[in-house]
Amino acid sequence: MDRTKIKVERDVWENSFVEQHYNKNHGIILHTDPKEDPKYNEKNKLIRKCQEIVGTNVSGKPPLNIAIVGTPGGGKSSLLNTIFASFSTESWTEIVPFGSFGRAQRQRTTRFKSYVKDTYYKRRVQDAYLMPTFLDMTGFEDDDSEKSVALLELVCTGRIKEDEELRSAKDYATKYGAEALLGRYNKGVCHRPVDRIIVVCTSNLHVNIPESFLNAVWKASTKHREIPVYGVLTCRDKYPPNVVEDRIKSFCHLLALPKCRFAHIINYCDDIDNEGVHFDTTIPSLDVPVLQFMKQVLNPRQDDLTQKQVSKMDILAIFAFIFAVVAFIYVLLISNR
Ligand SMILES: Nc1nc2c(ncn2[C@@H]2O[C@H](COP(=O)(O)OP(=O)(O)OP(=O)(O)O)[C@@H](O)[C@H]2O)c(=O)[nH]1
Ligand SMILES: [Mg+2]
Repeated sequence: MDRTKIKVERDVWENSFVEQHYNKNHGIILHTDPKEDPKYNEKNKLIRKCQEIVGTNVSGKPPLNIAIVGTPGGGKSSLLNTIFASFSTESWTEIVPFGSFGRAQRQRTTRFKSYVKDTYYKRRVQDAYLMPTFLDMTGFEDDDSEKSVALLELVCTGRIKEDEELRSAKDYATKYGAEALLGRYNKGVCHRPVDRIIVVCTSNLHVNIPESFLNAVWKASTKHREIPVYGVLTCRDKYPPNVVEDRIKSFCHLLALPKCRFAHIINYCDDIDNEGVHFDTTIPSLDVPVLQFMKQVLNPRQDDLTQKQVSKMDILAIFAFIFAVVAFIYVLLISNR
C-alpha cells in the first residue's frame, strides 16, 4: 500500500491505541442481538487474544491482581462492570454496585473488594484461563500527603483485607501518622500484592483532575517495586476527545502514560442505553475498545510475580507471625516473673 495515502486523524493518533476502535462520532447503535453489532467478530477475537496472553493454570503462574483506583465518582465500579461485560458473551450484569453520590462524603463503594475469575467470567463450560483478579475500593482524596501515599502503599503490597473499610485505615493514619499505619498493617499477611494499577478519572470538565492524587499513585507505585500504571478517562460519550483534548494531555502527562497505557472510554451506563438493552445482552461496540485496552494491561512483564515468589512471600509472612507470637509470649513470661 502507498504509505502516503494512509491518513490518520489527528485525535486518533494523539490519544491512545484505543481510538481506532471507536466510530468517528462514537454513535453506538444498540442491537438486541450482539451478532448484528459491527464489532461482534472483533470482540470475540480480542477475547481469544486476552485468553492467550494470560495463559492457563498449567503455566504455574498466579493470576494478575489489578487495582482500580481513583477519586470518588470517577467511574471505577462502572469500568469493572464494563470490563466484565467485555469478557462476557452473555450480557452486562451489575456485578460491582455502582452509582455515585458525586461527593467525597458519600461514596458508593466503601469497602475493599476483590473480584476473582469465578465472580465475573461466566462460561457454559469452565476453562482454565488465568483471568485476572480485580480490586475495587473507595475513592481516594485528591491528596499526596504521606498518609495518602501510605494508604496506597498498603493497597499495592496487598495489606488491605477483603471487605475492609479504607476509611478505618485512613482514620488510624490521621490519628497516629503514616509510619504507625504502615507498622500496624505490615504485621498482617500479604493478601493480594498488586501487579497493575488502573487509575480511573472522569472526563467531566467540571471536575478537576486530581493532580495530587495522581502524584500519590506515582509515588506509591514506585516505592517497593515498579508497578505498571495505566489510565482510563470515562464519560467519553459526554466529553469526546476534541472537547477534552487538554484534559487528556494533562492526565497522561501527570501519570507519564504512553499511548499504549491510556484509554478514553464509554462505560455501560443509562446515558448510552436508557432502554436497558444491555440488561439482556452485551454491546460489542462498547466492549472492543475496552478489550483492546485490557490486552495492553494483561501483557506479561518481566517483573510480574511468579507463583514461587508469591509462596515465598507467604512463608515469610508466616515466619514473621510466628516470631511475633514467640516474642509476645516471651515478654509475657518476663513481665510475670
Ligand atoms: N455517561 C456516562 N456516565 C458514566 C460513565 N462511567 C460512569 N458513569 C456514571 O458515573 C457515576 C459514578 O460511577 P461509579 O462507577 O459508581 O464511580 P466510582 O468511581 O465507583 O464511585 P465511588 O465508588 O463512589 O468512588 C454513575 O452514575 C455512572 O453511571 C460513562 O462512561 N458515561
Ligand atoms: Mg465505586
